Amino acid sequence: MRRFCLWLALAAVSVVKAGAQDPTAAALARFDEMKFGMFIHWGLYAIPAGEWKGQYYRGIGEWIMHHARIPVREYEELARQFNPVKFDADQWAQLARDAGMRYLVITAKHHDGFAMYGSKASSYNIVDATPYKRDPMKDLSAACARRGLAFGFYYSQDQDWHEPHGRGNTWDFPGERKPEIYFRGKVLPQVRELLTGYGPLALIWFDTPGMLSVAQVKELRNLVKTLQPSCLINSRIGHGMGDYLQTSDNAIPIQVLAKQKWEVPATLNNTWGYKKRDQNWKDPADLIAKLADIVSKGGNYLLNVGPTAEGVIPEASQRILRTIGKWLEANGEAIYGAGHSPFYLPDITWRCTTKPGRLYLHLINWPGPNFRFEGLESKVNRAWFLATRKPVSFQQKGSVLDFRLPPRPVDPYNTVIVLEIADEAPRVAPDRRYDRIPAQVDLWAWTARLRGEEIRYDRASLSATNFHKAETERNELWWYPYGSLEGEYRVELTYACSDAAAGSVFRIGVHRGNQPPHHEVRGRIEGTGGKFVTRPVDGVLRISPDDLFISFSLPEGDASASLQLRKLTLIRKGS
Ligand code: FHN
Repeated sequence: MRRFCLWLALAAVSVVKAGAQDPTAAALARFDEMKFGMFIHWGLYAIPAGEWKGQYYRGIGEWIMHHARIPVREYEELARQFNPVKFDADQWAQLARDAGMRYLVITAKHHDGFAMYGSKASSYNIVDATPYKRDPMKDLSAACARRGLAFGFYYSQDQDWHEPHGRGNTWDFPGERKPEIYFRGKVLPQVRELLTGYGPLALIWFDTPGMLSVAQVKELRNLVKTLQPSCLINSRIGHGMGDYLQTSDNAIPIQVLAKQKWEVPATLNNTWGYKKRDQNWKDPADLIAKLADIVSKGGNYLLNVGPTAEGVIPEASQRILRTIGKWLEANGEAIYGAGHSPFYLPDITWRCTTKPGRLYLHLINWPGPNFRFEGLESKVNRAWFLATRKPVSFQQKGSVLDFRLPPRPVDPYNTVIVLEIADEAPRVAPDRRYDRIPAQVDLWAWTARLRGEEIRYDRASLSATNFHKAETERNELWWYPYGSLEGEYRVELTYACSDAAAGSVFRIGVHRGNQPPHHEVRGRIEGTGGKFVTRPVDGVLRISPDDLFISFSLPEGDASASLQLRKLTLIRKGS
C-alpha cells in the first residue's frame, strides 16, 4: 500500500510537471490514469427504439432516421413527444461511479442533428423543441463534478441529417451541399456553446469526420483549444488532428499499442442508442476480461449505455455495470493508472499490467493448478492474489515461473496475481517483449470484433458461432492489427463443425478502411465430426501496415453458419 501511495504521489508530480509545459500532455496523462469511462447515446431515436411504422430495422438504433429514410419533418415530430421525466442526473453519474468508471461522455448532438442541450445556435434542441424544456446536460455535468467524474461531450461534426448542408441526408436534400454554411452556422457556434456552458470538459468526442477540409478541422481544433486548452480531442476530428487515437467501434487491437494513447468505444449489446429488441447483452465476465485486455495493451475502455426516451438506463445495463464495479473495487489497483504489458500477449489465458516494482497477472481464462509463465527475468520477491491478499506459491528458475494455483479461479471473472519484483521496471527476455511479434500469431475469436446481430461468442469453447445472413455479410469476425502485422502468411483455421453443416465457402479478407477486402484467401468448411481441429488454408495472406482489419466470413452461403471458430493462426512465410 505504501509503495502504491508513493507511486500515486510520483504520478501526480509527473502530471503537474507535464501540465506546466503543455495542458494537452497533462490532460493525456490524466486520461491515461482513468482507463474506464461511460459513453451515453441518448436522443430522439430512443422513442422509435429500432422500429418505424411497425417495421423493425436491423443495425444500430440511433441510425433509424437514416435506415428508414425518415423525412426531417416526420422525425421532428419525435421532439414534440420527447419528455424524459424519469431522467435523474445523479442516478446516472452514480451508476458510472458504481461501475468504477472515471469519466463520462454523452451525445450533445448525434447524426440526427438534434441538440440534447439548450442551444442558441439551433432551436432544434431539447429545451426549445420538447415538452421537457430543461437542459439535462447542465444537471449531468454538475452531477459528474460532484462525484469527481471527468465529463465530456460527443458531437457529430460532419454528419447532420437535419440540415440541408450537413452530410448524410440525401432523401430530403438531394441537391448540392455547401458544407461551409453548415460548418459556420451550426458546428462552430454549437461547439463554442458546449465549451463555454458546462464547466471544464475532459474531452470532446467528434465522430465520422467525413468531408470536412483540413482548414475546417484546424479551425475546429483551434476553437476547442482556445476555449479550453486542456480539453482533449479524439482522432475522429479527422486529418490526424486529434490528441489520441480512437479505435474503430468495438475494435480492440490484437497487440500492445504503445506509440500513442488510445481508447476503444464499445457497446454493451449491439446498439449505441436504445433499441427495444436488442437484448444481446455481453457477459460481465467477458467485459471484465476485455477491460484487462485493453489496459494491458495500453488503452482506455469507453463502454456505452443507451437510455430510454423516459431517461432510464436499461436494468440489464445497470446490472452488468455494477458487476464490473464490484470487481474493480477489489482489483482496481491493477487497472487505474497501470501501464501496458511488457510482454507479447501470445494467448488468452492471461493479460499483464504494471506499476513500478509490480506486475499484475490477470488470469482471464483459468489455466488450472499448474500455471507456467515465461519471459520474466526480474527476480520475483513475493506473489499474492490481489483480491484476497493471500500468498500464491511459485518457483522461479531463470525466466520461468511455475505457479501452484487452486483448481478453480479465486475470482470467477478475472483473478489477479500481484508479483512484487526486484526491479522498478520489469526485465523481459528479448523474445517475449511486447514489441517482438513472433513468426506465428494467433488471431483468437475472443480478440475479434463480432460483427452482426446474430454472431455469438461462447466462453466455454473459446469460439464464435452463428455466421448467419451471408448475403449481407454482417455476421463476421474482424481483427485489428494496427500496424503490428506485416508480411506474407500461411493461414491455419482452428474450428469445429458438424458433418451435416459442412460445405460453405469461407473467406479470410484483408481490408483497407471499411471497404470490401482488397485481398483474400478462400476455402471450404469441412466437417470435423463436431471436434475442434486445426486445418491449413490454401494460399497466402498478404498484410501491409496500413491495412485496417482482417475478416473471417461465409460470403456465399451460410449452411455452415453453426461452425465454431476458435482462432486463425498466421504463420509468416519463410519461418
Ligand atoms: O455512426 C456512429 C454511431 O452511431 C456511434 O455513435 C458510434 C460510436 O463510436 N460512432 C459512429 C460510427 O463509428
